Amino acid sequence: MSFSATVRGTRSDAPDVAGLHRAAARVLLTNWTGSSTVPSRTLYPHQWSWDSAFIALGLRHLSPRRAQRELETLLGAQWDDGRLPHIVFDTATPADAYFPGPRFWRAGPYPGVRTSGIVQPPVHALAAWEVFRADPAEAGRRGFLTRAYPRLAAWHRYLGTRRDLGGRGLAAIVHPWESGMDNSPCWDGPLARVEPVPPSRFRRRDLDHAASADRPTDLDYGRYVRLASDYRDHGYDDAATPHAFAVEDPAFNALLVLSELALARVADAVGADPAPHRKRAEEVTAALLDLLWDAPSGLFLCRDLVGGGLIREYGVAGLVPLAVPGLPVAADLLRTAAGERFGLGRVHMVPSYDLTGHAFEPARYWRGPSWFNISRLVHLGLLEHGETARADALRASMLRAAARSGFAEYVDPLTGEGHGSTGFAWTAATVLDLLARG
Ligand code: 2M8
Repeated sequence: MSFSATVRGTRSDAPDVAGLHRAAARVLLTNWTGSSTVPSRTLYPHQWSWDSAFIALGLRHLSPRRAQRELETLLGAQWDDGRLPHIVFDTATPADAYFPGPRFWRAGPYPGVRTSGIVQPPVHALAAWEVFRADPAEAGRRGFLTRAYPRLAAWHRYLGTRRDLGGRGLAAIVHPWESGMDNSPCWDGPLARVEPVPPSRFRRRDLDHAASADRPTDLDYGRYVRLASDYRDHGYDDAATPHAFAVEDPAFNALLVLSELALARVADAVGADPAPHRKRAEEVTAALLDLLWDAPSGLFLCRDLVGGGLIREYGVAGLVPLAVPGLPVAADLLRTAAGERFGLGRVHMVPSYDLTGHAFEPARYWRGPSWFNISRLVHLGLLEHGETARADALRASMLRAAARSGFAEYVDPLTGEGHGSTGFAWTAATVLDLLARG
């Protein structure tokens, strides 16, 4: 399959930088609630966990104080067991504005703070360190790092203990939403054994704001609802829940490595011992290589802990470990990124799934489209491994796509056309971060 004929606008339409900066700042101001930022005013009207980390990385260039506040609001919703919930519900927003809302999850660390009960990838320590570095004096005055450190350490402990469901040093996810790449074809196999809740038993709100051709099907939603309600009905107890879905995901664990490395720096800065965090980063990296690396495909794959074995679907989660410093298989991953599956440099940004794969759909949620946060992680990986020219080209492609799409949630990798919501917060935040780095 050749993309040269199908890709449009990859080289032209260089955006006006000052205008783009102003527009990105406007998105973040519009989506700010007073204590955190909603991903989208329409589709996602609450605080999302990994969104907040990516948002803080951009917000620090506008207001380091607000970026600190963003992370503090999320850390303030931490549970006793250390987990950071994937959604913190905004009490000023009607309970039924998003499904599943607070009445479904029936969860929260204490009265007055309502949350979901699942988690998302651990980007938070990485964000906290970078936010601190944006204005160490202001962070020092507010005791930002001193207060954040024990909470971030407890979060990582939760992942390293209760979530080590495979018992070999990797954190497992127990719901596709925990990967952040909800509808990835990687989940089709594991999800097939989940008995869906019939669509008549719940009311989706996402279809009020997005095209159904872009979103997961009702059948997938029924399975998401089943997994979440089973977990809820077992008190969100990881050991007691009979998980029908349990997967080790390379992006989730690579982000844990990056965050442990950042947490070592945070520990140093607050006078705590950095050594356990460095050691943990090394252990998770070794487990990633040992358990999830697939030499024949040159990619990290997901491991199915219930069905057993690697999942032979080639998703972008497998490229994210490129951002891990000193990764011994970086050269193979770079080859895969530039090869026919991900087409780096020949398509718009980085596709979320194998361009040649049987399940590839260029516009449907996480089944092919390119996302700004993931492309940014691959961009960091390219910089990490000295691939400056490719990194610059990817950066330019991201800026163009953001400008042309009105800061879309995601874009079609073949045409660059925006999909999902516009005015999407992490898209705007990523643009600010890219502009700040030149
Ligand atoms: C999407 O996920 C939510 C569920 O968490 C949804 O589809 O309703 C994903 O893209 C996820 O990665 C993201 O954090 C969330 C909010 O932007 O939306």
